[in-house]
Parts: sequence; structure tokens; C-alpha cells
Amino acid sequence: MHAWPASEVPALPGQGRDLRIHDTATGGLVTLDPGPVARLYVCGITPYDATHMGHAATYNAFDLVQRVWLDTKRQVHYVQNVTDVDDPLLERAVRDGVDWTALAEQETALFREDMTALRMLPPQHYVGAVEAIPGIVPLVERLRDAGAAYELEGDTYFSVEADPHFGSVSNLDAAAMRLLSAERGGDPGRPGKKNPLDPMLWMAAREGEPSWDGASLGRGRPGWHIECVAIALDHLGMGFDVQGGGSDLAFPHHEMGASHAQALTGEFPMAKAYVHAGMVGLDGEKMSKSKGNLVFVSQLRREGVDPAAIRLALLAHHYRSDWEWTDQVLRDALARLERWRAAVSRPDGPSAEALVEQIREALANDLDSPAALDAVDSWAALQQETGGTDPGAPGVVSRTADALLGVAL
Ligand code: 5CA
Ligand code: ZN
Repeated sequence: MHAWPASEVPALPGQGRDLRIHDTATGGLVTLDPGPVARLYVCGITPYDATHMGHAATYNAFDLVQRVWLDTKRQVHYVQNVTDVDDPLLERAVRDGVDWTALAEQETALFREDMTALRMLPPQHYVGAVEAIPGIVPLVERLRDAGAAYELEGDTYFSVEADPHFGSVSNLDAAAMRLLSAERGGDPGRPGKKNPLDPMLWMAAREGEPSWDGASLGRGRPGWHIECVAIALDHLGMGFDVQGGGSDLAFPHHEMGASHAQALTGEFPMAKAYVHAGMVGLDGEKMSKSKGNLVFVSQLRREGVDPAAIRLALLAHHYRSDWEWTDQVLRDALARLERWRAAVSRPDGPSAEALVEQIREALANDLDSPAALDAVDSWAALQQETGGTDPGAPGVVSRTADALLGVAL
């Protein structure tokens, strides 16, 4: 699939900083030391309802990861998937009486528009589950032939016992894993499984559902976790730098994905850091497509809200915290955008050299975007109160906001 156009990232004076980021697997901060090309995989949308503020917040976090890396003069190899065949997408298409492929295409197109408007940097490889199927089938066959997968009534399951490191991404106990597995697409209650947690790798064709040629697996469609693993291994290989997504993906999705990859290759770990963004809520509940309590990026754009203000609303929260979307969050962001724009529209201002370093330091410190915004606020307040004589300063502030925060002033 094609991704979306990249907005330009201005180069900044001075030296970028190495990223320290929270890794779910070790439960602490790790300083990443990618090579000249940093490798990032971020789980993409299931395109049946795009793009709510929760999605936008999660993609904002990983956009910041890239901007910090780019500032260190590294290249970034970024891969994202689209789960363009899965139960919730098929169920929504049936509910609304629409063709599932048309629904997926329409929502993916909307997602691209939203990402472009928000100045999120595009992945170099944007890959749909359907187009990945020819690569998925041989991986499942290999797992089965190695004894890491088994057949149950025509479906093929992964055996979590095949990976000695299973559990090391989310570090949950068995009871918690079982509960989350049932909540998030697994089937721990199905009789005949070796371990209730074992996830599906290949689902035999069901009546009335789309299916593809699965060679020795028979006709069917891929499980969710193997989809992301096939795409990540194909484009990034093992030991890539960051596996990213929202915190609801830590288990089972990223846990199972890591185990699939580790069982396939015998290498550990699949990723050097597993990074998870907090959940955005509305009216006291996690914003989710299944609950329908959503605020959409496209709806705000239609109402004429500047995408830079939406971006500032996301940046005002630390990516790891769970937070609530409210009208006040947006009002604050609009007011901030106005203050910043007024400050950079003057012909000169207070020196911005220290500001660039403060923003770099804040973001390198586990993507502390609220601290970065505070630093710009202080510069804008000084500009407002006393002004300054540096003719280059407003331009430096604009370019820094653009390069490191994705905010066009
Ligand atoms: N297609 C799969 C990943 S392979 C999927 O989870 N799709 S999704 O459309 O449900 O979510 C896309 C991304 O947004 C995931 O990283 C998910 O964790 C994140 N996300 C979903 N809801 C929220 C929310 N309320 N707050 C923050 N992030 C969210
Ligand atoms: Zn995924």
C-alpha cells in the first residue's frame, strides 16, 4: 500500500540527543543506541473507524521517537501495518451492510489524510495484512514443521511453550494473561488447545467470510499477531529498535508477536524496546471503536480546527499517561497555538539557543513533551513581556517546533 506524503523536517543547529525511553519488557528506561539507521515498527489501525484521538495520541508518540532520532542525524526505517482483514472489521461491514474491502479502503484513506494533516511522518513501508498473506503462510508452515504450532479442527495454533521467553514482554501472571486474552481477541476457553493462551496463526475458512490459499494449511486467513511479525521481519529483521503501540497491545499482541518471531528465528529479543502509549479516554472510559465514545480527528478538521492545535493537545500529555479528552484540552491547545504564533511572528526576540537544548533534553527524556511545551511557553512569555533583539530567534523557534514537535507555526 502507499503511505502518505512526508512533511519536511528542518535541520536544527547543534547536536541531537540519544533517546532514553521506557521499555515495557524491562519495566524501566533504556537508552537506545541504534545504528545509523534506526528501525521502528508501529502497529497500524484496523480500518473500520478512523482516526480517533486515542489513535492520534499513540501515533504522535512514535512520531516523536522518529523526530528525536532524525535530530541525531540518523535515518529511520519505519514500518507500519494496516489490519485490513480481521474479525472487528468484518463484523462492522456486516452490521452496516457494506463491502469489507470498501470499508477498509475508505477508512485507510481517511487515516492517511489525518496523518498528513497532523504532520505525522509516514512509514517507508505501509503494509496491509491482505498483501502480507503470501509471506505469512510459509512462516506458519515453518512454525508447524518445527513443532511450535499445531492443528485444531482445521485451525492452526501457536504453542506458547515453544518460546522459552514467552511472558517477557508484558511480565503478567497467568491469570491476568488469561483474562486479557479473552478480552482482546483470544479464545482461552476453546476446548482442545494445548495451552488456553495459545493464539491462532491461521484460521480455516469460515462460511461467508473471505479466505485465501494457505498451501498446506488449507484455505483461510491469518491470525492477528503473525500478521505484524511477518511484516516486521520482512522489512526490519530481528533485533529492531522499537516495537510500538498503545498499552492495550502489550498483551497479547506484542507478547505473542515476540514469541512467534523468537520461535521462528531462535533469536532473542525481537525488539530492543517495547514502547507503549497510554490510553485516551472520553467521559471516564477508554476511547474505543467498539464502545463508540469517539472524537475523530477528521470531524475536528471539518469543524475548522487547525491540525496544529490538535497536535498541541496531544503533546500536552505525557505519552505514557492515560488521559481524558475534553473540550477544555482543545481550548487550551488553541490558546497556546495563538500565543506561539504571535510570538514567532515578531521580527526579533529573546535568544532561542537555550530553548532548542531544553526541548531536545525534554524529548530525549522519555519523550517528555509537556516539558517541551513548557519551555516554548516560557520563551513566548518572555517575548510577550520584554521582547528581545535576536533577529534569528523567531525563525529558530518555528523550525524547532516543526522539526521536533511536528507543529507548524
Ligand atoms: N490493528 C491493530 C494493531 S496491529 C490495532 O490495534 N488497531 S486499532 O485501530 O485498534 O488501534 C491502532 C493503535 O491505536 C494501536 O496502537 C492502539 O493501541 C491505539 N489505540 C487504540 N485506542 C486507543 C486509545 N483510546 N488511546 C490510545 N491509543 C489507542
Ligand atoms: Zn500489530
